[in-house]
Amino acid sequence: MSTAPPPQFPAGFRWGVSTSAYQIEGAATEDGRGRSVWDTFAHTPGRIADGSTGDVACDHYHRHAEDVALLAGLGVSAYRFSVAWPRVQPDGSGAVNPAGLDFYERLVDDLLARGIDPVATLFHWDLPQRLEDAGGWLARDTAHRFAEYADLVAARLGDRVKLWITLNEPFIHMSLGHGTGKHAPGRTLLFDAFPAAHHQLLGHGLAVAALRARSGSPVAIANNYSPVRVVGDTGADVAAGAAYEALHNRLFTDPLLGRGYPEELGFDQTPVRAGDLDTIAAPLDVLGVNYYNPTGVRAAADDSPLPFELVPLEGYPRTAFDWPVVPDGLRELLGWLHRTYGAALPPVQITESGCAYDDAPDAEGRVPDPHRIAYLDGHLRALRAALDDGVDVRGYFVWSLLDNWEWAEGFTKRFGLVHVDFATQARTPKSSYAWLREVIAASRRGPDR
Ligand code: GBH
Repeated sequence: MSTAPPPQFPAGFRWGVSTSAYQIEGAATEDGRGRSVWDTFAHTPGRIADGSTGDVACDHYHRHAEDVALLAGLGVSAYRFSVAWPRVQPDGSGAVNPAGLDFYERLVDDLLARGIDPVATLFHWDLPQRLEDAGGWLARDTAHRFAEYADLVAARLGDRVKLWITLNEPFIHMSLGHGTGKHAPGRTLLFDAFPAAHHQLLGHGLAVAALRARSGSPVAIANNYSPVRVVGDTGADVAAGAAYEALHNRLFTDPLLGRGYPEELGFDQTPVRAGDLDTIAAPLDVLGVNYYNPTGVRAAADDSPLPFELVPLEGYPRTAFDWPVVPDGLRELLGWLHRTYGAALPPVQITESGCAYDDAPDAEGRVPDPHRIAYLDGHLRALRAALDDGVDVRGYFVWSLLDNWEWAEGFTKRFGLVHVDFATQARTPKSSYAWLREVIAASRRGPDR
């Protein structure tokens, strides 16, 4: 880690942390909440590494006041949470559950009272199970149901949520949820998962219109990106890199920014109807960027069903998830977005950046996490460099506030600035929390040091 003071960011730069509903809330059967695909998936034996579920998770549903106090103590200007669709609309259509909206209203009002901007993600993968039973994101109707749900949430909170994020990482929901089956709903369609991409994007576009009708606040989507590093130097390696680039980084962003789907992927366009691409290209106020690491790609073996092969990048430190730590990848990625989309690229906010380590309390009860401090320090320097390169980045959100339920990995991966003892629900801020608090405070004071 560099010993120089962390870099300065412009006045008004948005500092935040992110979470998602199923990963922290718990209270899975309380106050009228319906079931989601993740309830079903987590309760299916063999799906989750440690056999756990999100039934209780961080019990945030009951401990939200304590968690908002942790946000206030950190000094963030924004908090990105997600709204659980099955809490608000248990069956995904029709009847509203007022207790669900009440919960998010309390949270939002609590944040505002502390001077923290509420940033609400409407879909972080927890589709109501009833909608899944009717075809889920493979069914076009789900896009319309999503817009209806967006309208319901915005009718209650449109005057107070400061930034809307329609979808979180539709690429991951398509690829892991519908392609490989590692995530809920567990479908294994591989490249036939394309309808789940198109219907998510259509739902996004319809939701943008619904949100604009109810709320004056800006609207975004949060995509995950991974800069592609070609491993090897043959023409086939370079072509494989381009194919992976189109799949991971362009499949969602090209149509969002008015270019239609990348043609080289050869997806069957049957689900795409006249007018859909215009709906999807509704202007965005902000592009949310989730960045974790670059991906190594080379040509696939001749008998592979895929047009590329993913290879681990050598020579980098690794997190407890085994993901390589490559801060410069963030600068590389932002440069790629800037060059590729030019004037069509909206202002960016980094809506997730973070790392998992095996953090545990020491004898004094403190939780030292020097690796996370180094990780954040490196990524903030890379972000500063991207700003100096001319990329318009307006904020940085750390994933995550709390150690939480990490999807297929259950409780085995700790991403929090705050340690959670899942047996007692005790929260202990890690050393990275104190470090980030100082970085934020110094950045707010301005360049006076
Ligand atoms: C996000 O997804 C989610 O939005 C969030 O809910 C989740 O908790 C968080 O990140 C942490 O996982 O193949 O080894 O190069 C992250 C999506 C997909 C990013 C897999 C890193 C590849 C690692 N991730 N990816 S590797």
